[in-house]
Amino acid sequence: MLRGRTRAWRRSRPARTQAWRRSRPGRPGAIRVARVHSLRDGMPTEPGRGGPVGGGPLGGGPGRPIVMGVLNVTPDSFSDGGRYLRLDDALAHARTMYAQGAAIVDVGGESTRPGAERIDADVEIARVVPVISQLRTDGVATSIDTTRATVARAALDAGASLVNDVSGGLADSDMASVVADAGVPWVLMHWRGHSRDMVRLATYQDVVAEVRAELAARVDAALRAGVAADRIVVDPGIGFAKTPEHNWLLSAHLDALVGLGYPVLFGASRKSYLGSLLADSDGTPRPVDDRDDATLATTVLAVVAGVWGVRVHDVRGTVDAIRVWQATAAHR
Ligand code: PMM
Repeated sequence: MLRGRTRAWRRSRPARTQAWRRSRPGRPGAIRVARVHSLRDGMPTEPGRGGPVGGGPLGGGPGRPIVMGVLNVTPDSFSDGGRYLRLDDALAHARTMYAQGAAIVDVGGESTRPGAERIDADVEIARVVPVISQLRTDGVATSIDTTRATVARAALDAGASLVNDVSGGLADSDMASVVADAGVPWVLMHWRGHSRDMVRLATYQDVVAEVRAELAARVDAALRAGVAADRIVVDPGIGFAKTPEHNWLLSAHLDALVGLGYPVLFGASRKSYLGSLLADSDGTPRPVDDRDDATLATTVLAVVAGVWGVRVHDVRGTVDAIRVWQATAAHR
């Protein structure tokens, strides 16, 4: 699998461009390489930075998965909640992740942890816009992690270059037109309902097939709304309306999602299924802050499976692990 992928990437650019031209817009197929490449081309390049999404040694594309650093400007996110509510703290952490090689910093103003209550859009905007605005001035690429079109619009106006929508466009019917008008990449995550409902929505006969089909439906809806095929990224939504067993099955079968033909973003960082796996003998889950080594293992497995990017808290370790994988792949 990996060998084939590496060979594909080494094919000449004209051959890839031809493959892309042969594709029909909106029809998932075997031209993932070209789609990833064109997504990458559309993202901002910062002067003096190697990566086309603005950061570090990892620029995105096959063999070069991007690292998206998590920055939650919230009091209650499960991992970093409350740490970055002050603007200075948020900026310092974003700059650190960028310096460590994050291609993009994902700024979120509303917690999506299971059971979380919703906040007003005004509050969400007031949390994220100053951070995004200053990071734009600093030359740090950002994405906005939101399910609301008004928040996405405000964040894009402030300088965000990607919309990361954990609802895959389901939560707000205006989101598709905001994204289509802006022409930015849109992460469509698999989602079945807001945080307060997600535990009861975790029922599947075949989680891999159902997540794949539900994501394909979200992609079709995005295309119908005028979003360009080469702006779309899909994400299995690890931990969202999923039991630990569902998360493991999705992690084990990421190739099924890669096979949809769109770049895949994978976000397992510090999530509770890792805490459960690594629980003490008395059943106490491994604490959130002590799950980065396990997260790294998920990252390596995901990049081997062919994902476009990983969304993580520990950027430094992730970049190191990807470099090891790249060096190994280069010697095959
Ligand atoms: N997970 C969280 C928030 N946003 N976005 C995407 N695309 N994928 C995810 O898995 C995802 C997300 C929840 O985790 P956090 O508290 O670390 O932000």
